[in-house]
Amino acid sequence: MRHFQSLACACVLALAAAAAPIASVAAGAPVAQAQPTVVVHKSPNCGCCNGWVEHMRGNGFVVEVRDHADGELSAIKARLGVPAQGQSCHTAEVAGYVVEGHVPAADVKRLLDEAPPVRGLVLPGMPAGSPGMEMPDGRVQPYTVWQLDRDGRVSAFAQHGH
Ligand SMILES: [Cu+2]
Repeated sequence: MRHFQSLACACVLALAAAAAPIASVAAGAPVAQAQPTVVVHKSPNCGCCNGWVEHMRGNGFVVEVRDHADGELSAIKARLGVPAQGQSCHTAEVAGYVVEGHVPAADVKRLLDEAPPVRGLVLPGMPAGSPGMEMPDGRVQPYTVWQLDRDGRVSAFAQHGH
């Protein structure tokens, strides 16, 4: 049995407060601020994947990292329905959604808040300046995070660096 530390940090609480407040249900008000665990599938040699893991942890997510051989990674992407042209270096699972690539934590939080009936989010490739792909000069190559519908269609979810 593994246990994960879940330390609520001030930044998470602040962000949660800034987002549309979820009606405090009944008495007891349990762990409303807690983010679900993000399971990240990656190659053991992937440096930028670790950068994204740190980005997610820095934004209050509990992250569980699972290293796989390349062939296994492809199988995981296929199982989760990530289209070939949408693939990136790592694949994450959170609250039943797939999150492919260097998707900003803010987009993942919005996904979890809005909880649309979709498969998840994909950020194809590895755009310069996306989380985990920071450039020394701070440059951000404009990129779009796509929402992946259950039927495999994509539509723009968020734009960055524009
Ligand atoms: Cu990467």
